[in-house]
Amino acid sequence: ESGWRTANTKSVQESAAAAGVDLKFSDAQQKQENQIKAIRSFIQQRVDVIAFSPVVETGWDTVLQEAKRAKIPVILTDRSVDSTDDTLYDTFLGSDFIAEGKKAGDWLTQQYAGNTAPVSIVELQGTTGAAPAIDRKEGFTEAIAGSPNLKIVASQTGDFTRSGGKQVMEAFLKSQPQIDVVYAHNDDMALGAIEAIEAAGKVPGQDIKIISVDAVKDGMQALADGKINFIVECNPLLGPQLMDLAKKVKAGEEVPKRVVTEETTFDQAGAKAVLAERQY
Ligand code: GYE
Repeated sequence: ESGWRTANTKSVQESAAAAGVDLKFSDAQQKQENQIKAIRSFIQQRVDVIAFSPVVETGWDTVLQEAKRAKIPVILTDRSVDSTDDTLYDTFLGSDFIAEGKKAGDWLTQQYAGNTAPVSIVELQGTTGAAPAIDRKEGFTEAIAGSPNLKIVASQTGDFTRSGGKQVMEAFLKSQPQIDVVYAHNDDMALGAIEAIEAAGKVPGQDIKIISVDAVKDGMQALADGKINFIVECNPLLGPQLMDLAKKVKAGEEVPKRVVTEETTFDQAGAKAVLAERQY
C-alpha cells in the first residue's frame, strides 16, 4: 500500500528474527475480512501473542473476544480500534495521529500568519475509517480553526496510495477554481498529487504548497527537491518495541496500555540535512 507499510513490515520481521521470536506473518492486502481470518487462524494455531494493525477502527469486538476467550494476548500496532472494552487488547503501540495533524496545521498557520487573503486547501484523506485518516483530519482542522482565511475547499480519500492521490488530485485540479495548498495524509498520496500537479503544468511546492505525513525516503527526497514544503514524521520502525512488548505480555508482565511512538517534523532544509542517513 505505501512506503510506510513496507518499512513497518520490514522493521517487524527483522526485529522478530533479531529477538528470536517465531513470527507468523499475514499480509491482509488492506482488507479487514482478511485480517479477521488471519486472527482466527492464529487463535487456532494457539500462538502466544497476536499483534496487528487494524485497517479500520470499527468491527473488531467479536474476533478480539474470541482471542480473549482463548487467553491469547493482543497488541495493537500502528493503528487502534474503537472498542469501548479495553480489556480486549493489552496495549496499543503507535503514533498520536491527532498530534501529527495538529503539527501540519500549526506549520501552515505559521506560514500564513498575518495574511488575511483566502487560502484554498485541498485534503487527500487516508483510508476511509482508518484511525490515522480520522485523527489526522481532526488535528489539522483544529489547528487551522483560528485562521478563518485558511479553508479546506475539497477533501476526499486517496486510500493512502500513490495512484489514489494522483487520481483525486487530477479531479481537484479540474473542479477547484483555486488551489493554494495540498494537505496529504501520507507521502504516497502527496507523491501522486505531485505527478498530477506537474501534468497540469504547475510547479509543486511553489504554485501549490504541499504538506504531508510519514517522512519515508521518497517523500523526503521530494521535500529536499522543493516539491513538498513540510512533512510530519510518522515513525514506522515499531519492530523493536513490539518484540519487547510481546515478550512482556507473554510472560504476564504489566505493560503500559498506550505506548506512543517518538517522531518529529521536517522542512526542506531539514530533509536535505538528514536524507543520506534515513533508514526508510
Ligand atoms: O501514515 C500511511 C499508511 O497507519 C500510520 O498507514 C500508518 C499509515 C501511514 O498507509 O502511509
